Amino acid sequence: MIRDPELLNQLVDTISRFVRERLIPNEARLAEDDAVPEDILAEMKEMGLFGLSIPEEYGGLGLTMEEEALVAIEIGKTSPAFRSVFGTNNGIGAQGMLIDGTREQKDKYVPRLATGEILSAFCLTEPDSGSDAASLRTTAVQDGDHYILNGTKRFITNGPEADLFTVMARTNPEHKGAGGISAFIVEGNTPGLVRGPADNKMGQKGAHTCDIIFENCRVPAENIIGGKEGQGFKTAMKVLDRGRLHISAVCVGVAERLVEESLRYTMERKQFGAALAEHQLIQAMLADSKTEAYAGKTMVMDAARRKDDSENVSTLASCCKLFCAEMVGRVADRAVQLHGGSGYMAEYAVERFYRDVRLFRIYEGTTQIQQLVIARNMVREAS
Ligand code: COS
Repeated sequence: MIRDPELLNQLVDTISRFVRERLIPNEARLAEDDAVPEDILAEMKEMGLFGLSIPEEYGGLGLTMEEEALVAIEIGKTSPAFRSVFGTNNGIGAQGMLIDGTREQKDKYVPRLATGEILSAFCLTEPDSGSDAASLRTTAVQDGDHYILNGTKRFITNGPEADLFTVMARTNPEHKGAGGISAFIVEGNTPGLVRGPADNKMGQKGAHTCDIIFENCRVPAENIIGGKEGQGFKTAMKVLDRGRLHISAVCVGVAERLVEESLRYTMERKQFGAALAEHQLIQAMLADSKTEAYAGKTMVMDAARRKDDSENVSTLASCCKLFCAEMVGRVADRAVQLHGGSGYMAEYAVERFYRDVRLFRIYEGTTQIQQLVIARNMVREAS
């Protein structure tokens, strides 16, 4: 749902200009330094990027899902690591609290997330629990008006710098599955919360992940999201439904950027006496990438509109994530092919994007998990 087309166009134009003039020229620096430059971080805060989808009553811009998708497509047109830093505050780092949290929890933390004063992260994955999220082993044992957390969380985006963590932990050891899990808000400076060294990743340099280890970490009982035990897994799944749509939109943005890069290069480079783009085998690849990016966009916008209409979009979010993450992988592969030898060289953006996009098929639920969710929901609805 687009509330005010004129206002939204202004926002999308501003972000588009920021991407073109500030982010794209700094992509190589981001990758080289493995850090978002401080001046760019400050500009992102100033523009309200940390609070894009946080409701206005908490100081955010309160974008609807359709509006957020359009913005995410624009942001997708540059290195995904730029988005990663503010993406968690809008998405997986804040949504648990926003969807299921108490008024007090939201009042206490969300306004500071919206401004970017504090940075958040989402702790679900563990060394022995990835796709099978309900098997997680981190424990939370009640001790008076606190819970004591023990366990290790893995690949936590923004882990090295986050001030606030949404942590899924097992409060009921008798219940081995989803029903034994609760979600907690844990402040980054709580004694017993230990950060592992930053992971050395294949791509997305500038977006940091690490282990978060809980060693007898005492968390106030009032920080259990929604004030109720046993709801944490469902909270995590609801957060991921939204997150998967957002990531799908980012994949569309990256695909559009790669189509643009491929078109520019193939129109400039000449072989056999004509621009590459004049050759039919090259045209086939350009056309396939354009078509797939358009298909992804259409899916994402449809699912986003349905979410705004209060439809349950769990299946559609997985359809979008499945298609868009795989699609951008194919588009990135063609982009390298279209650049020939140059596409394998680090000085061309497509080389970096080729590595960056590989993560989309894995995080926020692998392609195989999306297939499982879609098919299971189909069977459930039919029976
Ligand atoms: N919204 C609300 N509730 C949901 C839900 C959703 N999208 N999906 C599942 N639930 C509920 C179910 O209804 C069920 O509730 P009841 O026990 O009351 O019936 C409960 O959660 C457990 O669901 P389910 O039985 O489907 O859980 P499973 O353990 O079988 O597996 C999958 C669920 C595989 C889908 C889940 O573990 C998953 O998404 N794994 C991937 C994790 C992931 O994306 N990790 C990425 C890292 S986080 S960036």
